[in-house]
Amino acid sequence: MSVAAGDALTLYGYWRSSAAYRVRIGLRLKGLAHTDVPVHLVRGGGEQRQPAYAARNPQRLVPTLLHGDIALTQSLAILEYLDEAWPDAPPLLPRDPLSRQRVRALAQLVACEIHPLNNLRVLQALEHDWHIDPAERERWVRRWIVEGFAAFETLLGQWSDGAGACIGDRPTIADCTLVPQVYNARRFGVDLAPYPKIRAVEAACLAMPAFDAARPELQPDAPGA
Ligand SMILES: N[C@@H](CCC(=O)N[C@@H](CS)C(=O)NCC(=O)O)C(=O)O
Repeated sequence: MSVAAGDALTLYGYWRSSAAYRVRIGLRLKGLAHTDVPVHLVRGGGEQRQPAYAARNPQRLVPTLLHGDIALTQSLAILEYLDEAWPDAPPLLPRDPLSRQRVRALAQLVACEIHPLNNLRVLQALEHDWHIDPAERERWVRRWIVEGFAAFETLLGQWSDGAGACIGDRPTIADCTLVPQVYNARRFGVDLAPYPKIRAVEAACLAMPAFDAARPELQPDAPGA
């Protein structure tokens, strides 16, 4: 298998998947054309669990980005790949080591500490194996978002210069990760009033065409799209 920068990009995702949403934003920030292939996470027990998809992504999670015939998994690793494979397109990471560390720390705060606890398979296990009712499952989701957002807000207070993005004035992998998590927080009824810095970053990002076009409700597989 080999790949060249000019090979086609195909994103396997789901309109409401926050991990796929991260990559949709990153592709647009880099100005990279791609084709979307919806993977329905619920219908028929979940298309992500079918053998054809699992052959590309053994974790049975979206997103998977095909670059030519190479399957790329894990949204943050995909975003860094895009940055490294297309160094001349707008960067998703700042240049200096300290800013890069902070961008990665914020992205991982969401992707490693909040999101995995609230993923579909976790909520399905709470429902089917532990018999937790819907209201309690939603309380579980909010609990981890609130704890993570409190830390994120504090870190923005220490690290952000308020120039629009999480770190600096250009969106990075941290913003690609935060904005989808805020969407998810709203979906589960989290009160965002205690996080003015997070809301300001979200508003600045959503005003940019790359973020706007990546919104879940605008994706071809969104209900009513
Ligand atoms: N760490 C992974 C997380 C991927 C992930 O959990 N994707 C979710 C949607 S946001 C999924 O495919 N869930 C399907 C399931 O739980 O069965 C990444 O960043 O790509």
